[in-house]
Amino acid sequence: MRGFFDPRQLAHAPAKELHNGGFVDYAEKPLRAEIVSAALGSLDRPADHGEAPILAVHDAGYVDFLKTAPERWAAAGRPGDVMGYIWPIVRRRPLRLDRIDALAGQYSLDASTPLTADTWGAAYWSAQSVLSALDAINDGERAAFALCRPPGHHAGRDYLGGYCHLNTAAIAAQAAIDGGMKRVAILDIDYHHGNGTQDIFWTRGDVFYASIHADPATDYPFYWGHADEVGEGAGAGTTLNLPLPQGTGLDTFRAAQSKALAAIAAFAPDLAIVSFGADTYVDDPISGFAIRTEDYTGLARDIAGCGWPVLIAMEGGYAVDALGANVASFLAGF
Ligand code: Q9C
Ligand code: ZN
Repeated sequence: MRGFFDPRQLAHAPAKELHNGGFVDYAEKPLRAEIVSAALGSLDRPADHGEAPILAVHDAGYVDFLKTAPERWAAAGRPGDVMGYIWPIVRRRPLRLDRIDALAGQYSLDASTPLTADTWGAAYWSAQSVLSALDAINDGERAAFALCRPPGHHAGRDYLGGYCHLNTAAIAAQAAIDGGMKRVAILDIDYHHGNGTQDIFWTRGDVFYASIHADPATDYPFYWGHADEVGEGAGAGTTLNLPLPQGTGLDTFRAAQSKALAAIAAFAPDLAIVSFGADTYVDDPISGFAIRTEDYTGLARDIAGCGWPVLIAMEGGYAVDALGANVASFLAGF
């Protein structure tokens, strides 16, 4: 299987994130990608597809914020990484504010996703990696892997969050459709619900979003991923949420995945994009499922058996010691 990764994706390295009322080391470290890259061996550098496929999904003002916020932050005399601390949750009036703190709130979902001067470049090449994986599928590969880091599924059209800036799965899905595919399915099997992906395709009938994740009653992102969220308008019925309790192991997860695969089969996609997070792993430091390294191969086989071309985009997974083996086990199923 062909895989894609660019070393420029490593440069994004925020120092700390806000966690349980204090600052802790940022969990989404560059080491994650180094470990996966080393475990897989031959990953190719992506081609540069430019900004157009990014702007086909993301708001231009938001993209400008990602590019310019770090220099504006530094110009304001701030020593650390860019982090919002006020969020315009009531949106009383459509104000157009220019103060960096106001923009950080406008374009952020949370305070666990700081920006550095290297974030835009890393996110840009993460998006190029997923676009090159799509090229490989268009060239006839049945499966292709993008080592997306930073990850993508918490990022919405105009907001960052959950360690994500550009929604790589969404960028690939939109590019596939703009390239002539009629229907694309996204199967999200990261531990966390992919709120950004769901939001982006909420009213779309041509993109099916199915997610298996920790119950948002107990886990981030809390306000998305409940079973009654099914899409609206032309997208009514093209969102499927299968929340599972903390402690979920292989059998329960596999049964939920079978449900998702059956729903996707009924949708008859031209392409399946898998948002793959290895944070379902039993020893993940920030998550609560109980999937074991060897389990990932069977889960991937179930997906491969459906017969669609499959683009695998990396999302989370924070047990760095096991991350290489977990990703290799999953890809072995294809
Ligand atoms: N540290 C992905 O797996 N947790 N993102 C915030 C405070 C955010 C995980 C709690 C978890 C996001 C791609
Ligand atoms: Zn996750």
